[in-house]
Amino acid sequence: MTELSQIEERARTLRAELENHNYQYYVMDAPSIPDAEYDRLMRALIALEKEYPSLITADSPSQKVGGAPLSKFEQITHEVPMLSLDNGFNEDDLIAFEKRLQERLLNVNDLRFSCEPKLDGLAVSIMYEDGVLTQAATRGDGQVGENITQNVKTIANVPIKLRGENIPKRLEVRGEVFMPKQGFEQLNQTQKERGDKLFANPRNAAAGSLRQLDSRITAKRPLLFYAYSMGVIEGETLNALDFHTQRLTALGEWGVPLCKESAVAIGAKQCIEYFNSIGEQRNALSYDIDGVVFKVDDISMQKRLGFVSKAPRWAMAQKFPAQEEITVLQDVEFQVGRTGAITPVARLEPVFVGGVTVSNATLHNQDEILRLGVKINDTVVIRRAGDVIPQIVSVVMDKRTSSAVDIVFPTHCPVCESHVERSESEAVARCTGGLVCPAQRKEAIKHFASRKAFDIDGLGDKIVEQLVEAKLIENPADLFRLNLPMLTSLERMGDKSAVNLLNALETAKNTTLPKFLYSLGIREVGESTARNLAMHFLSLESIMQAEIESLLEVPDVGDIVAQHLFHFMREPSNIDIITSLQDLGVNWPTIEQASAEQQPLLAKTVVLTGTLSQMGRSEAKAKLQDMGAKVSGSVSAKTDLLIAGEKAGSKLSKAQSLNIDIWNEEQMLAFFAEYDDK
Ligand code: D41
Repeated sequence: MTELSQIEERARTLRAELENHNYQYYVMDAPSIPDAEYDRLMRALIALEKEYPSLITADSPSQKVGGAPLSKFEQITHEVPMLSLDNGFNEDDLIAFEKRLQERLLNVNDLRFSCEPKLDGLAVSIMYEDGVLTQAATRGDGQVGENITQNVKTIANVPIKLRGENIPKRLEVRGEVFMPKQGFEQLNQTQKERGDKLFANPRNAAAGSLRQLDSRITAKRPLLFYAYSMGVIEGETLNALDFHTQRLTALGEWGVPLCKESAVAIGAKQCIEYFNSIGEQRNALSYDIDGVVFKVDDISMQKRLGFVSKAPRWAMAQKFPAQEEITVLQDVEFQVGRTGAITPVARLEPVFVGGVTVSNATLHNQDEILRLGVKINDTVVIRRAGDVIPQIVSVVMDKRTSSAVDIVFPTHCPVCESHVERSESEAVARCTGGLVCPAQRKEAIKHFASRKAFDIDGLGDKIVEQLVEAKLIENPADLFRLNLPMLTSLERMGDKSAVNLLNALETAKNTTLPKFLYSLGIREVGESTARNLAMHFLSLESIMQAEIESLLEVPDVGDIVAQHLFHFMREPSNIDIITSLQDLGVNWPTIEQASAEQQPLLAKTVVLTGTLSQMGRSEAKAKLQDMGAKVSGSVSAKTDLLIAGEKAGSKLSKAQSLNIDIWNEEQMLAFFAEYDDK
């Protein structure tokens, strides 16, 4: 072999390896080598091509890193126009769509649809000739687009060369270029660190990245591509591909990436089910979608249906309600939470977004206000995704007017005027007023009364606010000092509700140690930490006296929790409240008592035999286990109790001979009933 042919051979091997890794990674979702190794192979290939430019081929994976910048994009006329999609917004639109199809197709039943998430990106066309990527274009106006070949070649999952059998001589792959959510976040992070402009959303970031004259910039952007159809097809291979979904599958086999969430549905009803199911997954998906596309799967039917103006009759996009809208930030208010945390809340001009009218959004903290650079009277993009609290995404700077006013973070609590403090380690600013601050007081009492704490029926947020404002209560202990005249003095509080509330307060006095601890609202002490503390120390007194070191022995208690607890328990006003609560009758069983009541069969071995007539055997077994019993299959000297149903046989006689306690089914049920009452 000559030296050059050896080098050629080496370049071929490198290309084949790189192609294969790309395919494994992006199409099969199964990375075959570490990223660093991939980069090493790529660098080796680039070095080789640089030294021997005659070796460079149109299908070399080295083109994934981009090339010399262009002065402008050339125009490209699509050989087959790229159509657009009709939109629908609700179930009725979808049912009407199916009806129109049935009328035109003369009442075919069980219409088969390809259902595809509608990616929120940019439609592009990618031409492959003899399996090699030769040209890529934007959709443009559907007739004429821009030549973005260099840029598309850099998209990580776009194959520069197709693989597999029966590849058409010319094949135009159409699909959507998009930026996954995570890549978008990272890109914006980098942009921010460099002081560059932030992108408003993944779609804008994808558009901006694809429209770079310098493809080396595009190469650095986390773009991906999923195919959604074919345009030009020349060659024999498509005879067997009678369905759109078969064509997609063929594309997949040739190494073209596809959206994995696509599916087939029969009839509008299943389409609606698909739409709802994708809607539920929407937030969890790694990419943004703005709806679902339904397409008649049978290509011969597609041909019969044709298109009107620029959209096919055989496809429809059903849109989700928009998750982002533009509105005006009218004002910012500062709310004080239970632990004094001060949260800026945006008051917005009401706007319909994500299916509801939104007039407030959280601004989180001071850092967030700085990050957004937002001012009062600014036009802002707000986003409401799923059930999350609406967020301000960005400011529309073009719309800023001279009326824009800086947001001033308060130095004093807006409720009690105590100093606001911000520690170095936290983004949160806090009111230092503690329980002197009426806002913190209200929140502390609301928390105390809440379901997972004292669970006081009839003591809603509104009543707590009224009680605090009327100065009838200052702290949780005061709740148990309330009487009938005090309660009925409140607006809209009748005798009956007042009596009910007093009864509920009386009932609530019987609690458990974990709930009591949780209800105190100690910072970072949630339900599960409270339970761990109770199980570890067994009594309130031990927790109150515990030093940091012993607190740290409790599962899940770290430095911060231990510090908060320690300081809480040494604050005289807190000790006062705890003592008052106990003096006023708040009580809980000791932990040993509690486990005896909850697990009356703890560590007992129980055997079930014979036929039970009123309860299934597995149900009985589960109940016994709930009560702490070990349920065994055979009687021995270690058995504590035999439960004998009808027709009990040898186990019963053995238990009798061993002098073991024996219950019949009625006795068991009576015992269960007593336990259920607890
Ligand atoms: O995911 C998409 N955004 C998507 C767009 C998709 N899954 N399928 C699509 N199918 C078509 C037809 C039916 C015309 C082949 C599309 C689009 N069109 C489309 N994207 C932008 C304009 C039209």
